[in-house]
Amino acid sequence: MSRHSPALTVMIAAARKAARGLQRDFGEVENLQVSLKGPGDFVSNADRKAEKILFEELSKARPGYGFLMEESGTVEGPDKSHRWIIDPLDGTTNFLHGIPMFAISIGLERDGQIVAALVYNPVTDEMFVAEKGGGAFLNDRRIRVASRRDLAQSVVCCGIPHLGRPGHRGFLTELSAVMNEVSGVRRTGSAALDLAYVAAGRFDAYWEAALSAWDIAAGILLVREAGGFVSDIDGSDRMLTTGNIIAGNDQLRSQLEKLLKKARREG
Ligand code: 2AM
Ligand code: CA
Repeated sequence: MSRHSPALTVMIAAARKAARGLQRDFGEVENLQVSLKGPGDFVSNADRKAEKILFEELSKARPGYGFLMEESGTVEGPDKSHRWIIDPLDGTTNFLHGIPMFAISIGLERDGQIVAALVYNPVTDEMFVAEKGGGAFLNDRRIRVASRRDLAQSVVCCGIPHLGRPGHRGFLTELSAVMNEVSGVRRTGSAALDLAYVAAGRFDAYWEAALSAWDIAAGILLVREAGGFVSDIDGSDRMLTTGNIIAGNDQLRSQLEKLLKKARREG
């Protein structure tokens, strides 16, 4: 058993409460698929309801902390050194399609550093948590990034720019470079779970561009506390601002960075 700090205990309780609604709503999605209106509105409602629960529970437990949330944006608190960074439903497209690959993501930032992280998939009941300096855990079992050092034996996850987003051509150049070097490429549609899976050693490495802070704030700490490395695609530490990210163990992260840089130069 891991021993959680009071902050993480609060995060777990809030996530479990919000997850109950998401689980109920996910069960309804299948019925709605065949209705005329479709599940679109229903899903954005599920998303907002989950965020409201997280906001209420975390505000109650830690009055004064600020918030950065996917749906409601920024809420300033009197305590300027603490902020929750929340995605109530990462993997919305999966949720909408009845694919059980989505998660609640909560990061706690203290003085600009993420100090506690939670990524929870309510369908599989997988709770990934980490605290700065305290290691990363999946359902109370310690997790570590994979130890493979060779890209040729690695399964690498990525994100694909969707309709209406820039970078389609650049992504294809990167994918083409990566798929020639690795054992397999995967794409799940939830950046938070991608990072959690890297932390758990399921994916050897991961890269994606144009994400938002709430997609990755918790996942970054999970990977680092699992012994992994995370950077921006240019190698810097500005992932939360640029939204570009590479993660993996030390070796694979840097090999992937080189590969992606070369693809960009030549593409
Ligand atoms: P979301 O499911 O919360 O929207 C998938 O590549 C990642 O991109 C997910 O973490 C997803 O988060 C994020 N993303 C942001 N905007 C998106 C959009 N309009 N459509 C699909 N994924 C989006
Ligand atoms: Ca998201």
